Amino acid sequence: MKRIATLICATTLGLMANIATAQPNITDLSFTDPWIRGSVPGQKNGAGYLIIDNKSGQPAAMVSANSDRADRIELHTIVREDGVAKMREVQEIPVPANGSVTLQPGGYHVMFIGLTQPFKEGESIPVKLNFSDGRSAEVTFTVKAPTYMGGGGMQGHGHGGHGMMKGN
Ligand SMILES: [Cu+2]
Repeated sequence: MKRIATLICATTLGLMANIATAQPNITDLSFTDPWIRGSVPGQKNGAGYLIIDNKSGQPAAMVSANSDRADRIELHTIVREDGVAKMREVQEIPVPANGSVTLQPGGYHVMFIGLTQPFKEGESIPVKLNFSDGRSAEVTFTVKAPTYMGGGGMQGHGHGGHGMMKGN
């Protein structure tokens, strides 16, 4: 009997170790300079940008996002076809282990489709970003002017800590 108990215990420990490996802490991810371009009159869609840093040794991937300010959100990139830049939906935006990904004009972005109301400069927009391992983070985006093009070169890329993180 004693031997069986030991076996079960070892199995349980093994399972726990697996779970710990599969679920890196949400605090391994940080979100810098989240912003959305302000809407011009009549605009139906909008785009959001930010830098996602991954301090863990395991790759991460953003797979979806939610906000009550749009009918739905898609993840987009921009590809060149015959010299024309076109938006293309992607299934995920990868964040390399011990690395970062920058969503910026001309590249990856969070696409708000069917705005429920226009984005006005200065507004704060909470957006839930969801990752492939089930984690999600609530990040507050700041609406910039319709002409704004980004943080200007990304030098210094300080960690402002705008994002509120929520484990899942
Ligand atoms: Cu787009």
